Amino acid sequence: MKDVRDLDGEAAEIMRMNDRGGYSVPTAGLYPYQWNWDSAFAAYGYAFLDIDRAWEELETLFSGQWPDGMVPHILFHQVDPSYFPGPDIWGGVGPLPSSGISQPPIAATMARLVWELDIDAGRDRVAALYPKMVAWHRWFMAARDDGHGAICLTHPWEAGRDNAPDWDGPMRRIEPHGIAPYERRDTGHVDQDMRPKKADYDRYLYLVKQGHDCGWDQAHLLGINPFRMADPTMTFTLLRATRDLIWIGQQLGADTSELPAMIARMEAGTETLWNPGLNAYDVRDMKTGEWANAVSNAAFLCWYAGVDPKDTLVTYERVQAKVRFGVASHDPDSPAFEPKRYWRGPSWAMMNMLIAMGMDEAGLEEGAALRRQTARMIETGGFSEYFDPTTGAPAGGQNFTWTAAVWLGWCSPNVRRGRWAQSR
Ligand code: 9WN
Repeated sequence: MKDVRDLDGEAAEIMRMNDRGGYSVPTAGLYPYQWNWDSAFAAYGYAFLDIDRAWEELETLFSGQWPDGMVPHILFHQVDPSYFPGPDIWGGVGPLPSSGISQPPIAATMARLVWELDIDAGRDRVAALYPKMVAWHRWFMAARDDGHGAICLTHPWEAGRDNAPDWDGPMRRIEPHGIAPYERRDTGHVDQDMRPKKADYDRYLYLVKQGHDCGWDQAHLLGINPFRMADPTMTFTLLRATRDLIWIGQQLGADTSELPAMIARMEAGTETLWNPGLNAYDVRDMKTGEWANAVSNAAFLCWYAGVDPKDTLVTYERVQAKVRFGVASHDPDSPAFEPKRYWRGPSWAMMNMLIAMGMDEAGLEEGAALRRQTARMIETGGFSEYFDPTTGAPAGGQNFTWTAAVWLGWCSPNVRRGRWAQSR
């Protein structure tokens, strides 16, 4: 095991190594562009090294915002052949070359945490970002409301949980016709057993092509997109971020009047995501009404969202008892559980941080326990993209920005602790 001070230094070094000037990449090689929710975590990590750099990260992210308010999941600041699919396949229609979908909206939550670290340094920066964040949330409510107030995704990449078993049913039903031959680059960087399969990629590309071919016309896509999943990740992150946006707006004396209605709408939507048979919040297929029947780590974001957890704690204790380094991204009791394959079992440090934030706020001692477990996981497996929950072994890309950020801002025993605890 490494000395704690080494880990602080290593984490800071990774944040510097992955800095491309105004934005960070998740890791060199595998992901050479700016990703949306990675950047929000990165901003939080940079805040412990250089507060100005933290704000810059968020400002660069919002420089790619589309006229309709959408903030893309990837910004292609410069072309890099080591990643596929690139800007030409996506055909984003914003001010910068970009993808055409979004990602879990955690930016307002991270902006609040960054601001709370230095109120004076952040006031003008957050004031400039505020209307942009409101516009993004407004876009989600207009383009991703499932009709009941839950937030849906239109592509597995949108939830950031790419190959989760939650999507298996609808993905199987897609017939991926008309996609041009392609060469994956991810399996050149990472063991293919840790990545999605070819059948997944064919369908990812089919869905991208649908968007590309209509210029990402949301009304048109609503009619033709076979993949619309009402999802705890999207609903809980947007709900939480909207609460943080109200807090930010109130401190600034800004107009927050449209935000409470968004919260009320999503709180109602949350009720429609509770699957009593599973004893957890679950994904619901908007087209068929079917449950995914999959316990994912996103289900445990209910405390983070500030909604009624119902029996979630019972389910949490069950899945945590099965692994040494949770929170597994998929139920270890499920036949679909694969401890090394991406979102089908591995644990993700940044998901743990969000889950524990909510638990801390709800007064659950499980939050502190999860922080200790995540720290041990990073001590065991280093700053990898994700971890085998049964052994803590590293998996996926290495020298990962969000894992370093989570160490600096949450796991390290030397961190200036307790912003979310102090503020409530
Ligand atoms: C596609 C960058 C991103 C994360 C996602 C994670 C993975 C991309 C990929 O990497 O997705 O967006 O090519 O596999 O699933 O959550 O934001 O770290």
